[in-house]
Amino acid sequence: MPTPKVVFVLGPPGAGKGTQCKNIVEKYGYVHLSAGDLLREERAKPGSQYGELIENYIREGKIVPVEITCSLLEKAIEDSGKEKFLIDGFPRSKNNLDGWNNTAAKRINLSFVLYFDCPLETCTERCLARGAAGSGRSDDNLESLQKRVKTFLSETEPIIQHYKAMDMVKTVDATKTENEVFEEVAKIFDEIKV
Ligand code: UP5
Ligand code: MG
Repeated sequence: MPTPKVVFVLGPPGAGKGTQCKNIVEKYGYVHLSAGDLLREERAKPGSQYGELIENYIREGKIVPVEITCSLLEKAIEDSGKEKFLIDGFPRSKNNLDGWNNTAAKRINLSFVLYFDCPLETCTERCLARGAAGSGRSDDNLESLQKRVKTFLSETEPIIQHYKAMDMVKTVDATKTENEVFEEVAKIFDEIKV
């Protein structure tokens, strides 16, 4: 098996990470792994050892211990048998970064980090609208969103800076319409020919 390759997809809550990952999958044949979706699936499993812990962390906008997230991601990568992955919403803290570097990074190559840049007010409005439309997500409410934003600023921003210092970040303006954002995203993927 060739070494799996990943693109980390980061940005504030509601920046459009999941939306654009779907578009990238369609055009470029990646496998989309949303860390948040994997955690929500794990939470929903009857009798899951981590179900309650995950629910508490998500509602509080806190970051689940990396051992749980990393093992879900690694398992999904192995089970797929594929080669190119978008890892959406991870790593979002120093704990996540260290956990990844100490385990998965030895078996998986990081291509680059795709960063969706979007004002936090716009992001919050998008998530609130999604909640009002019936997303069913227990964190699409104002109280959780304030916590998610705080966590993004204190924990995830430094990770983006870390990768910027390594010249690994490709930034997209995520304020435009979904199609316009994807045009910018597509330019990046066309250029790197992956
Ligand atoms: N929308 C999208 N693009 C738009 C555009 N260009 N113009 C207008 N509207 C647009 O989009 C959000 C909403 O905006 C949708 O309604 C969409 O239609 C619209 P989406 O694509 O879902 O944005 P995304 O960035 O994926 O937002 P999401 O809410 O998923 O981001 P989060 O990063 O907050 O959520 P995630 O699922 O990654 O994590 C949730 C929680 O899980 C975290 O807070 C944390 O508690 C936990 N978690 C961990 O602990 N560890 C992890 O590694 C990952 C998650
Ligand atoms: Mg998402």
